[in-house]
Amino acid sequence: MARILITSALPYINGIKHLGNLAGSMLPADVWARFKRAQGHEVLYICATDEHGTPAELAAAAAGQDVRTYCDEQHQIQKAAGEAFDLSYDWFGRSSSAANQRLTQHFAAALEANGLIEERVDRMIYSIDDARFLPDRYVEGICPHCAYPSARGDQCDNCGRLLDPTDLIAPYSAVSGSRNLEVRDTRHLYLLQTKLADRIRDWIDSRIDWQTLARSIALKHLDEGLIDRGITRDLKWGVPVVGPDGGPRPGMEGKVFYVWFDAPIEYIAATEEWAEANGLSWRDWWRTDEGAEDVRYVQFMGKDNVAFHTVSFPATILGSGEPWKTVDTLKAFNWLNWYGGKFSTSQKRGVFMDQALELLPADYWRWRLTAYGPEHADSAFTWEDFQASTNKDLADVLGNFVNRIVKFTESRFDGVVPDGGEPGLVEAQLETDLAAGIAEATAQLEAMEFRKAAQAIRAVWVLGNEYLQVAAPWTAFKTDPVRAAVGVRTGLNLVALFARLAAPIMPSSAAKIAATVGETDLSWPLASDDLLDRLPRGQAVAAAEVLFRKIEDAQVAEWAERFGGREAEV
Ligand code: B3M
Ligand code: ZN
Repeated sequence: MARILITSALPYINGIKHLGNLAGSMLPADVWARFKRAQGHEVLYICATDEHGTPAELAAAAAGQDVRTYCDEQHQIQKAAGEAFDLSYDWFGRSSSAANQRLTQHFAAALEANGLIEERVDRMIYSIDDARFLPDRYVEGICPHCAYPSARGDQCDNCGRLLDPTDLIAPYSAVSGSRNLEVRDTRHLYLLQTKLADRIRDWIDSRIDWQTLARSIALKHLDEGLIDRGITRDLKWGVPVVGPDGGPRPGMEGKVFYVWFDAPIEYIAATEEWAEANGLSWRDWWRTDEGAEDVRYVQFMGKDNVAFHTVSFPATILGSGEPWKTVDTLKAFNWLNWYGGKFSTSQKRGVFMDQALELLPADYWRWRLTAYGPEHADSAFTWEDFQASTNKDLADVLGNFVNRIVKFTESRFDGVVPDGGEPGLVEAQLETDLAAGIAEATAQLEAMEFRKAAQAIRAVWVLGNEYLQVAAPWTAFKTDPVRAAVGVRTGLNLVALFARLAAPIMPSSAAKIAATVGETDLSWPLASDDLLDRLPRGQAVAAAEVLFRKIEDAQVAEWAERFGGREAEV
């Protein structure tokens, strides 16, 4: 039994996440966590809301709330959305926790003690009317590259270039609209990443278990050359900057750490929150001198977060000089697009987690986003594809199989797993094919190849359908009831197997399917298991109402109208 620590990128607090966020981090992390638990391993799956920074302050202001109240509410909303999607977090924490504040300040102190932090004076935009500095998104203006009129201080939404607030032409305050701005000196802490470049490169070289996408992004950043990074901001909401002794820091009063400095530290702090709530130790998950050397740590995230996890966060951890656990396996995802374009919160294009569940149960989405997700390339979500794959994979191949064989058992075999008869050549061949199929599904899941794993699982469901075509117990029943009993028993055992294979991706459907044949054990199957004579003979079975409903054309039309569809392509 291995100990496996899993984290998915922390969803930002400013509103409920869309399906693209889900598909690229929380969902695959959950599928993998469930797979590993089903194999009997000890899994700790940690996530949290990422609550600091300018987007949180601005979203709170737009909602007319103080930022703490806003975050309290939004955290509950995101927590509930995760539960509704069956995301099996062991802990869903908050980066605004006391534990994260303590740890963030601790890391800053450790870095400073190692000569890796320097105070520098920056020139930043100050709003006289608002009586505050305007970092990042607090200032807007004309993009110097494309002349877009409402570019933000950190990035232009039109041309995508990264900006510095002082680059903007005709800047104005995003808080008040005031143009009464000036550039003032302000003091900030810089993390001297230039001094850490070689150590980070050596560390990356030692990570044999990273996927290509993650490694190539990390190396690109190193090859471009690391720069020293400002890790503090003139904001009120965040982890306060303190002196190395924890007391006030002259010249840095009222400043906080940059959100990307404290957010990944929350992976550790959330584990601390979890441990405290459960009376357990967090240190044996994170400190290699206290038991964490035998932990395998796996991170899931979208590709835009990779640089922060392969360079910035490692700079914090390695620079501390302390024996912290670092990531062993990093799985990154591409973008999920909405038709040909992007999901857009502001333009109300695409589907968000809460809306999705108003349309269909979680498992329909979990299957689609895992089996056809943006894994090795960007992939598009369209209602038409969603309809086609749901109707085929879930309704026809899986649901229909289960209902057909269970209902037949009810009508012809007194609703119990039949006894009698011996498996023949067809069953022997099936058993061989199943063993190969299970081995393939297991290998793909081990490798975190989610699309291929789902296809392998689906291929096993197809084997079952093909078997029933050949065994045809409905015809054999009249001529050879013993043969029919073998076919039915085999079919019912296949139902149990299909449920076990489906469980990591579709946990609640899997439980429902298993219940139809009285199976409660949803552990991951081994190719060597007794797959076709596992259910006790005589055990009662009972068909479920509909397992998966087909998506009708009328629904597709209605949803396309409501959520935007093809027009996103232009
Ligand atoms: N909150 C992802 C985002 O909102 C960011 C991830 C933090 S992981 C430590 O884009
Ligand atoms: Zn621009």
